[in-house]
Amino acid sequence: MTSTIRLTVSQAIVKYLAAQHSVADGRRRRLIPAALGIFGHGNVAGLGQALDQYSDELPFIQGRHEQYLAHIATAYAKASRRQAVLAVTASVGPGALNLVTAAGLATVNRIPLLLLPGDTYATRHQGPVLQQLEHPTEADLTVNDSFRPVSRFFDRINRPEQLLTALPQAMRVLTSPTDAGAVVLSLPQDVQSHAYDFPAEFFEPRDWKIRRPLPDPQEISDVAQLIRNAERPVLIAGGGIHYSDAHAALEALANQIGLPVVETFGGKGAVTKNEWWQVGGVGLEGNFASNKLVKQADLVISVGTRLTDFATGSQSIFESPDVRFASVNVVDADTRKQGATGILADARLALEALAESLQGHSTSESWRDTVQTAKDAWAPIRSQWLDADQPFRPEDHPHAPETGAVLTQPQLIGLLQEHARSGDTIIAAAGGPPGDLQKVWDATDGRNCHLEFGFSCMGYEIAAGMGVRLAEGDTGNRVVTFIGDGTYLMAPTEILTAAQEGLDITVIVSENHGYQVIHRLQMNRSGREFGNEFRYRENGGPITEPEGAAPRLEGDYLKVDLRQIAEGLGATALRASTAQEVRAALDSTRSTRGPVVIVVPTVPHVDLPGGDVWWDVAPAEVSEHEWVRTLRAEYEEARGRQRWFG
Ligand SMILES: Cc1ncc(C[n+]2csc(CCOP(=O)(O)OP(=O)(O)O)c2C)c(N)n1
Ligand SMILES: [Mg+2]
Repeated sequence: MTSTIRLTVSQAIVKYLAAQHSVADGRRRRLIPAALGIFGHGNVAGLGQALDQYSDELPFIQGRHEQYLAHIATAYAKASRRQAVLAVTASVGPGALNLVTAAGLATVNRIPLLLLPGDTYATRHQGPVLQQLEHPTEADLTVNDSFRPVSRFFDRINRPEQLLTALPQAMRVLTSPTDAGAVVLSLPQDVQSHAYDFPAEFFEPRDWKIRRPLPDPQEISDVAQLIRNAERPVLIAGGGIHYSDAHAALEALANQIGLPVVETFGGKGAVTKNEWWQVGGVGLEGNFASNKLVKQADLVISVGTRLTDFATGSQSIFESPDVRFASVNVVDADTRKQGATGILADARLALEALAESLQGHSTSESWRDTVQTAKDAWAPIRSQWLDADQPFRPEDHPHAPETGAVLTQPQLIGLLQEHARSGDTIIAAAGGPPGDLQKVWDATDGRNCHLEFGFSCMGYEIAAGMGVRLAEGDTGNRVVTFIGDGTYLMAPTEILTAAQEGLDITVIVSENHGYQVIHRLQMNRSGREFGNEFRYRENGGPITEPEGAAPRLEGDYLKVDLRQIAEGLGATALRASTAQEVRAALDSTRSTRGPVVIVVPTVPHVDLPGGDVWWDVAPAEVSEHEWVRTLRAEYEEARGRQRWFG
């Protein structure tokens, strides 16, 4: 007779999660070493009780906002190369829905995330209950159905025995290189406390091997042939290089045949050495050397990337009339993008097989010269922009307002680059920072760059710093989150959680008085600024006057003390305005425990040179303003350069 253990659904979930392991390249580790969450009536008596009971096996981190807790978990999984994940629990209704954005972020970026939101009662006699939707025609619909489009696996546990199949399926998706994303086990409040006689064997330790799908030899030889025939091949490296730990294989291939490598946001840092063929960020926010090469390429080999519009310039960057595409991906749909000749396989194994098959082949001297020339043209421009010791010259930037700031954001990045040591990580996701890092950050020699640009979600970054720190442990390396003032104001609250957990992170806030990256886009697409700078209403507001024009947001800059916010949340909080002050503040972080926030005023509207790539963001088709009509005409002309590859 099979022995059984009588447990509640919640106890069974926690006990099961604590027994799961991942195995990748022979390394075995806990798949889900901790849980995070906030309790409410929808989970406190169920999952809350179980987490308390088993807190030694599955430690619990309390936080301030469910979304950011889930971002901590996502960054943890990304930094763990998708080999370990964290679980996040939330109450019903608003607590659960606070997780939806984070589910979207994880799923879009293909990062495993386990969500355990509470759900409306499965039994009905008590209803309608607090925070229940009560849909008028679909009685089984709850707010948690909104997870479906943003998760890779969704199940609602209406009966305890469903766990016997649901949990293994959830683990399968969490450890799948192809299906990874948010996994949602929606847990009706009452069912969380229901008991069942579970087979004891269900809770035995279990290993989940993270697969490396083997390349098909025919597909390798087809792509190798394309490479042999190409005169101007370029490789676009995506996040798959990191997840597959394919850095060495990529470098060996690039070195062997003399293949320029450019990187997407996800692939930033794919090349770990500063070689002549390492050209850096590609696309809209890439550097112009990378883009110049991609524009000329007659073969584009994309590896481990989804090729979003930022990389492809909305399908305008591949200019060569005879351009062809090859791809390596674990996701079939991605191998077929751009009509590519695809290899459906693990990146490392495919790159090794390509190198083997291309023995003796090398790119031409003239293509190598072109690569070197492009790189050499960009390098001094980059250095000049990053040089924080050159005083800012307002006369060179007539559009820059006088705010008292003395450093530009590129100079601030220069200081961060100077500070970065091997093993440190810099993080960005939204606003100007990710694009700027994509363009100029040197991620070689272990100066890791963690960019979330699949969802580019404001509010990911501080949480991500915590997730990376949790993944790395107490290494002594710095984890630096680099954000704008808008992003900081949207989601500073987890700083308190970082203090609570004693997590050593640095948060750099570039204070430029607005959503300036969107302001820049707005100027480019509508010729006017509206609603993007942080300003009071002219005449002080309010807008409720019934007569006349509403006062616009065109008064003075908002008075807000960003440093004090951090101090109030328990961080070591500094304000640094000059290069010298920023250097000193950054140096001090190396010996400071817990979160450190450094607010740096930066001159608004001083942007790094563009990557010379177009982006499809359409100006108004009709407008009473001549300048909008001109922008629209330019847009339509540019759209003519958009190509279709099938
Ligand atoms: C959650 C979320 N809301 C809105 C956006 C759109 N958005 C992208 S960048 C940006 C401005 C960010 O401002 P800030 O952090 O100050 O950076 P800056 O643009 O000034 O560099 C906005 C609103 C987003 N990416 N994420
Ligand atoms: Mg800003």
